[in-house]
Amino acid sequence: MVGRLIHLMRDAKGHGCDLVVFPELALTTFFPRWFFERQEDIDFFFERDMPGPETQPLFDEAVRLEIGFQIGYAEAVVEDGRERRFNTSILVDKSGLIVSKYRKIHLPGHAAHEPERPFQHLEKRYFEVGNLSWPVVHAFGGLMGMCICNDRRWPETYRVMGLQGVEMVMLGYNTPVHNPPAPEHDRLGWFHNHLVMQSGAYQNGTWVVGVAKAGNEEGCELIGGSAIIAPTGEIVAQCVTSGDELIVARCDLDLCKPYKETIFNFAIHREPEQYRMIVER
Ligand code: ING
Repeated sequence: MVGRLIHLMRDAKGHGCDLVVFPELALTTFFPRWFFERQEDIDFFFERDMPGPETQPLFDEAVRLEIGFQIGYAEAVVEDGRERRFNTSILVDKSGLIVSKYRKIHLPGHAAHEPERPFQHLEKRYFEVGNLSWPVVHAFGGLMGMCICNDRRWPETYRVMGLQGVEMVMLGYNTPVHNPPAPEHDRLGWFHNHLVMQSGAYQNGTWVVGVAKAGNEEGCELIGGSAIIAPTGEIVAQCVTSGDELIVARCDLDLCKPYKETIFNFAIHREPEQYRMIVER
């Protein structure tokens, strides 16, 4: 997997990129689709060190190429004196330094084994809800934020970063074509995928880079549709295959200004006193 990511990283550098965004759980299969009884079988998928022995070559290549990257992975850590497990993403700058970390907050699916499903979605069983909020950091010449997969469907995700002035939201996703609880939604998977990212971008005057782990993984078809979306809400680049495909765009972060300073000037136009129900319910 690391070899495939390095190949894509070299391709991106060849196109003059400063930053590459990789998918959610990019180092492993989307293992929440399976029910595991034994903790040691679950722990097989988690990284204890980042970089660790398997991922160090990715960090080394990024430094050699002078390119930054964002990557999603399953994080195991001892924190507050106990084992914690998160669905995590990190932002790594051109010097190979981890400059930001995010832990997925909106965990979809279910916690108990549901054998009648064609496949499981056990993120609530294998991960804790993230405890880092949605940080926005100065990096790559702008204000950079991250979220992960299901987070992109919730407007609160973008607004928490929007209130911090975010200029680019990077996210990876593993979205099955088929959603067992609501098969009637399947035909709309691609539409909903872009709908939520385009609205998040426009309503917060930010770029959004959404990157799919796409194609058939362990017999489960995952949607593609990776896209680079401008603060206008327009898709400026989009994948058209479900293979290892690179899309590239020149993302001028100053394109955020015309939205942040006018129609979505939060200081002038928002009415937070009227929104209490959003956090009190
Ligand atoms: N996956 C899916 C997502 O939010 C899902 C869950 C699947 C939602 C199908 C709706 C339809 O894109 C993850 N990993 O959050």
